[in-house]
Amino acid sequence: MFIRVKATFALLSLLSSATLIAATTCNITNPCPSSAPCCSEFGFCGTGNFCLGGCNPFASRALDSCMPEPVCQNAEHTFPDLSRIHSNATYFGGNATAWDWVVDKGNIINTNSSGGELALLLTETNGGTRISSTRYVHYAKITAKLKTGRWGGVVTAFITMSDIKDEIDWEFPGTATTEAQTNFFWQGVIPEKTDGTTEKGLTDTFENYHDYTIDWKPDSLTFLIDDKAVRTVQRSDTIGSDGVSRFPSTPSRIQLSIWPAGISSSPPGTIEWSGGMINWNDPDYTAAGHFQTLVKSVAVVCQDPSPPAANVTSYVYGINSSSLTPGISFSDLTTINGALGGKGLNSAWMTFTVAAVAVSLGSILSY
Ligand SMILES: *[C@@H]1O[C@H](CO)[C@@H](O)[C@H](O)[C@H]1NC(C)=O
Ligand SMILES: *[C@@H]1O[C@H](CO)[C@@H](O)[C@H](O)[C@H]1NC(C)=O
Ligand SMILES: *[C@@H]1O[C@H](CO)[C@@H](O)[C@H](O)[C@H]1NC(C)=O
Ligand SMILES: *[C@@H]1O[C@H](CO)[C@@H](O)[C@H](O)[C@H]1NC(C)=O
Ligand SMILES: *[C@@H]1O[C@H](CO)[C@@H](O)[C@H](O)[C@H]1NC(C)=O
Ligand SMILES: CC(=O)N[C@H]1CO[C@H](CO)[C@@H](O)[C@@H]1O
Repeated sequence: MFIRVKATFALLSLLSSATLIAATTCNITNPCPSSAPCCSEFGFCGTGNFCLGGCNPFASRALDSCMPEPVCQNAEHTFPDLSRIHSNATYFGGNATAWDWVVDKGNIINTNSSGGELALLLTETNGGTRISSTRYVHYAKITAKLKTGRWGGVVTAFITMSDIKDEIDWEFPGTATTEAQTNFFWQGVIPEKTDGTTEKGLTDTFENYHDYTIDWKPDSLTFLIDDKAVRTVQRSDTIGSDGVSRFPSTPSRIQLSIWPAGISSSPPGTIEWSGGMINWNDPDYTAAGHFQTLVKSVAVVCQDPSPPAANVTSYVYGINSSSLTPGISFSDLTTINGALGGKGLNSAWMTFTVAAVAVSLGSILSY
């Protein structure tokens, strides 16, 4: 269910705003041609922005077709204003020094109470909001201080997501404002021995800020609430019956979102999980004109397996013939599209056909 839930937001709703013209779809068995070498998060081949955040090395022309991924930096992100957030990922270009976050979809505002809070908005027409960090983390301790939604059908999420779909989640569905759910994925699948968990007994997550932490190390993953560990998974816990360890292992972006799960286009299981259909006549909604989730801060402490030298700017994928998990290396290659030594061409990215989107939606819905 969780895979379907995630794919539904990431793909269906982000695609629904796309401009539609030409398309080659891509996946791991059907990688991109050299004329359009980068396979975007959404499964379409292209250049320019297609080669940035979310570009899937396994489904692109070659492992090095995607742009190198901006390397982790320790940070305490706060939101006194929106100056560090690029308002549209399409036009970001890859300069992680200029921007800490990009808006992938939707709308944000700065509420500016008590020094500034970032509000991610959900409206009946915007399909939800997602922001992504411009930098990747390859193991890190990440703490988000946030207030969730409290409405049936509305989901708040704080996750890490790699370009080959290693994923670690905190999720807050619907009206369950004393609970928080954890989950993780290895290359898009939940490891066979490790189901998600629901942590209970929190003070109201809509009314109160809590610190939700993902402490991701090379050999363990710990989820914490207000500095108290509530779940720990060892890498060794994820070894399946085939002897392969399925533990998130690839550089990941931090993503924060609010999204509509309780809408008629969602699968029944997703609607049920999220607390039913959204009531767009909810008094909170009619008063504010939107639903929102509030983010006060995001702290990042990098935990790379070995610390980067001063000349390191990025992570790159490499072959690791001894395992199903690719080798990840530091590099000094630029992450900026069109910069000297960069590979991208900075062309517009949303060039899909209606037919291709329809095909893609069909396959997602039957996932
Ligand atoms: C990959 O794409 C091809 C061509 O669109 C399609 O036939 C195939 O089913 C896809 N494979 C997966 C695993 O989605
Ligand atoms: C990236 O952004 C920084 C900060 O705005 C700026 O100083 C630098 O020139 C930019 N790099 C490129 C290649 O545009
Ligand atoms: C970014 O720009 C594209 C193309 O103009 C537009 O379709 C998309 O909705 C914009 N995204 C956001 C988050 O505003
Ligand atoms: C390749 O994978 C093996 C097994 O997971 C690991 O021990 C090794 O460090 C990896 N090598 C590289 C270069 O990443
Ligand atoms: C970075 O500098 C070190 C020396 O400090 C050098 O050995 C290494 O090759 C450089 N790395 C890259 C990616 O250029
Ligand atoms: C966007 C905005 O108005 N930001 C202001 C929020 O409040 C702080 C001080 O409390 C100002 O410094 C910001 O400019």
